[in-house]
Amino acid sequence: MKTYAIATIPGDGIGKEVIPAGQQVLEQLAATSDRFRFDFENFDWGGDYYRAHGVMMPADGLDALLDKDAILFGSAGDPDIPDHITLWGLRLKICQGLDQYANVRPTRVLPGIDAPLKRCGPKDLDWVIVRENSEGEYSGVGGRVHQGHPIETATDVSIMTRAGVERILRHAFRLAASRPRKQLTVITKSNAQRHAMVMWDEIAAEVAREFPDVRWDKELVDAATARMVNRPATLDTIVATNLHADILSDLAAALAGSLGIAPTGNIDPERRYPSMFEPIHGSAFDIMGKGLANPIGTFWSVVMLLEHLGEDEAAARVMQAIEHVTANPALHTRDLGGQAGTATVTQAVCDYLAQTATRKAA
Ligand code: NAD
Ligand code: K
Ligand code: MN
Repeated sequence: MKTYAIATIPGDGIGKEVIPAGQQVLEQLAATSDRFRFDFENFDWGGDYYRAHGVMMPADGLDALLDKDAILFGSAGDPDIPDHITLWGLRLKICQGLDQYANVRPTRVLPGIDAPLKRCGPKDLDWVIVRENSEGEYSGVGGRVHQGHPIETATDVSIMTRAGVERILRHAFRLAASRPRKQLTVITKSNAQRHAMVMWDEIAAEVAREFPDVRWDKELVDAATARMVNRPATLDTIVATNLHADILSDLAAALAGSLGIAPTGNIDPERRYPSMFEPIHGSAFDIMGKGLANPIGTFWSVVMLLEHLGEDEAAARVMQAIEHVTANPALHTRDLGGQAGTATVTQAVCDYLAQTATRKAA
């Protein structure tokens, strides 16, 4: 029997509601598994920690994560603390500190979900967006001088290194090669951003030679948004910069039905450090504390976490439980036009897992 060490970091807002739900699903799986169990350690980092200590997480916080097999994260963002402090003080600190350079975001229209595009069902929208997660527009380099004066100047420098671009493109090609359609779209803005983005296109062509089976094309990011809406079936795996993919993946999540469903993995493909899985949504101030948050984004993140651990069968069972729930409108949360709350959806997923486990054992 294996024991996986899992760190849970609920963070702020609805993170505190959906992460316990995700843990409940993992515990349900372990209860009927003779393969694995979980050893959870919960970290109370986030806005409340900031109010008490002046920082979002302790200075040696990363050390406490190093021996974990994976991290399940909620959201960083508090109504009373500026967003750049919560984001940089927690989520980006972990992603960059543990060099989780590949942010991977699967998007599909799940059964029973009414996606906003006409004639767009599960067969027409099945994407994986790979986001560069360690440099680019979110390098953190820049500054403000002469604050408040007419000559005030502010910069956020986008840093793209050959090594950084090459490793994310290689990961994207590898991922594309592992999917049935073996197709990759490399998204840049190489007409306007004539230095770093041109380098991206050049490196893409170089890395492509390592993957002769993958069909690939290039698209400018503005045109890519229109293609996502007008011709979703022409896309499969997509790779883009930190900023571009951040935006494109929220669009993708909305096109697939709701921000509340979409998962993401902040992954170190070399496995030097633990990877971190989280729903793509934030703290959702408008619904926090009300038990209304859709936990499906977290459950799908749990699927990704299990796949990362190599527990493919358990991952497939959770995905099946998710699809069982989405197929039933009575189990839809408000963001999907339904009435169900977080607890009801979580219980339905756990019940389904319990039933299917019994059926298998019988
Ligand atoms: P958000 O994702 O928190 O919310 C956007 C909208 O989607 C809201 O109307 C919200 O109610 C809805 N929504 C999101 N998740 C939902 C769910 N699971 N179920 C039902 N409805 C859901 O984005 P925002 O409002 O731009 O940001 C709020 C805070 O979260 C900010 O502080 C922001 O910085 C932070 N944030 C953090 C992360 C992260 O930690 N990875 C990501 C995005 C935003
Ligand atoms: K999140
Ligand atoms: Mn985002």
